[in-house]
This record gives sequence, C-alpha cells and structure tokens, in this order.
Amino acid sequence: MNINKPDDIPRDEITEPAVYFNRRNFMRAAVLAGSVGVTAWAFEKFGTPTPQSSFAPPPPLLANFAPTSAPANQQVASGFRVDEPQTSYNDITNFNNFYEFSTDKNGVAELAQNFVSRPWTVTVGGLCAKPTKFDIDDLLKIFPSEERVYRARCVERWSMVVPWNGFSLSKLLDRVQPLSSAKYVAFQSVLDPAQMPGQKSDILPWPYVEGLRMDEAMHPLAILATGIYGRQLPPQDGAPIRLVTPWKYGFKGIKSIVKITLTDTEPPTTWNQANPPAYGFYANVNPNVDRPWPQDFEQRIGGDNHVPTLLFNGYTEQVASLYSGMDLSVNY
Ligand SMILES: Nc1nc2c(c(=O)[nH]1)N[C@H]1C(S)=C(S)[C@@H](COP(=O)(O)O)O[C@H]1N2
Ligand SMILES: [Mo]
Repeated sequence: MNINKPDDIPRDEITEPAVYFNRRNFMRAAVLAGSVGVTAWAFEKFGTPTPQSSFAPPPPLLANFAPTSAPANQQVASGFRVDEPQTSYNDITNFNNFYEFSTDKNGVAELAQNFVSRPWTVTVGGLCAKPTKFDIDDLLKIFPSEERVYRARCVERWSMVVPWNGFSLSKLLDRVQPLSSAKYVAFQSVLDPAQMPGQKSDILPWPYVEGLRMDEAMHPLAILATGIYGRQLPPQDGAPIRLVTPWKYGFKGIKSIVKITLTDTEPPTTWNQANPPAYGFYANVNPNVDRPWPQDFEQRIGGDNHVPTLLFNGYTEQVASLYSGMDLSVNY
C-alpha cells in the first residue's frame, strides 16, 4: 500500500519491481544451480525450475490437498481458474505487502522467515448459533484445500496470478450457523509485536482489520487461503491463513487471521481508517475510479508491464450481481 499523495509517487515506481526481479532471479538462479535439494521440489511438482528464496526453504506440502476434479473449462467459467501465466513462486513470496513486518515489499520475506504460526487459534463468533474456536490444524483437516488460480491486483498497480490453495469462506461460516441478523463479517489479524517488528511502529493502527458484506463473504470466489503452489502458506504471504477475494484490491486480503466475527454493522477496515477518501469499504477493482491514483493499468509482476485493469479484476460475470443498483463510484 502507499499512503503518499498521488503527486508524491515517483514516476518510475511501477517499473521498479520488474527490474528488481530480473536482476535478483538471475543471481538466485546462478547461486541455486548447484543446490539440488532446494530446487528439486519445483522440478517435481511443476516441471519448471523455480529459484527459491534464499532466506528459508519452501514450506512443507499441504497435507489435506484435494486437487479439483471439475473440468478445466468449468473451472474457468466459475472463475476458479484463470488461464494466464502464473506468477513464479519466487516472485509471489519475495514481493509482499505485510506492514506488520515491513513497508519494504522486498524485505518482508526475510523479516518474516522465523514467524511462528503454531499453535494458532482462529476464533469464529458474533452473530451465529455455534461460535467456535478452531485450532488451525483442526481447521485444515475439516476443510480440504482446493486449488484456485486467481488474479491478484494491488491498488499500487501491480498484479500477479497466484495458484492459491484454500477453501470457501462460506464453508466455515455455514459451520458456525450465522443468524439472520448477521449482515457483515469482520476479520482481525494477529497482534504480536514481539514477532512482528512493524507493529512497534504506528504506520497503521494494529491489529490489521478487514470486513466483507455477508453476501460477499458467502460468494464462492471468496476463500481462506492456506497455501500457494500446493505448499503451506509462507509467513510473508499470511501464514497460517488469510483471506483472498480476487475481485477486490489486495488490501482486502487480510493475512494471519485470528478472529472472524459476524456482525450487523459495517466493520471498520484498516486502510479506510488510515486514508478514508482513498480506501472505501468495498475496494472492488475498478479501472474507472481513481483511488487516489489512476487504476486503468497495472504491471504484471514478471510479465507484461502495461496490462489494462478489468472491472472487478475480470470477475464481472461472477460478482456483478452483488452490486446491482449500487453506484460503484460512490460505493468504492
Ligand atoms: N495483516 C495484513 N494483511 C495484509 C496486508 C498487511 O499489511 N497486513 N497488506 C495487504 C495488501 S495491501 C496486499 S496487496 C496483500 C498482499 O499479499 P501478498 O504479499 O501475499 O501478495 O496483502 C494484504 N493483506
Ligand atoms: Mo495492496
């Protein structure tokens, strides 16, 4: 995220990541060429060499992974899979926004490498019949992770295509039996300044909080992600569990969740608190609404530098009905 005024954003900021990655991937590839152990899993699983972060080995394979059996065209039609080149594991795990660790996207992976996410409890409560505290490993057993290949679009105008593993948020909400009075879902990240150096600063109010309207939360595209590329979620991407709503800007995708609360009022959201005019509650990707800088183009990390941004990040067919009758330039 960026709290600068639009005028303060350096003109070349958007090209910087690509330059960085090309240089860094090259160096890593050279260093790792002799390190069979580190790269072997990538060859085995994906058939292509993916240089790994030099900070930490890739996390273990997800234990409870149920590869989707639906035909590919059906997955594409439902929005569960996008047929675009997937961003490399290396890029997904070394270019991060996670202000609890750092505001430096290239520095999060290193600062987060020793983050301990076990034991971990996700408390689900509020307006529901069966409030439950889930141990993360129980949660992973109850809900097998499926694969969802989603576009990811940050309001800073960079984007990726990420093969997430996770399960529908609706499954978790169904399990706690929401009351009819529940209209919104509030999410809270962990508060742990001992492990998260960024929380010792007041760059943002802590803990990070986010929210969805109930119908958005129940939409099949909204998932709780627990992995990437079939591996457990690395700390820098929000271990052990984070939200992914692919039709919304990345800042809705709250990381390292400890609390989910069903409420009857619109919950506060961190970036809205930090800069209300720039970041509304909905945060739907929209090339026609500047916030505050233009949103009509994006840079695909590791790919095309000038990709037109699509309304709802390309998920219009799946999600537009959630917003019928709403003025998207007002409810942004
Ligand atoms: N708790 C928390 N969640 C967060 C953030 C954060 O700083 N803290 N950054 C958000 C932003 S702005 C983006 S773009 C995505 C980035 O996710 P990624 O690093 O896995 O690509 O995480 C979102 N979730
Ligand atoms: Mo973002």
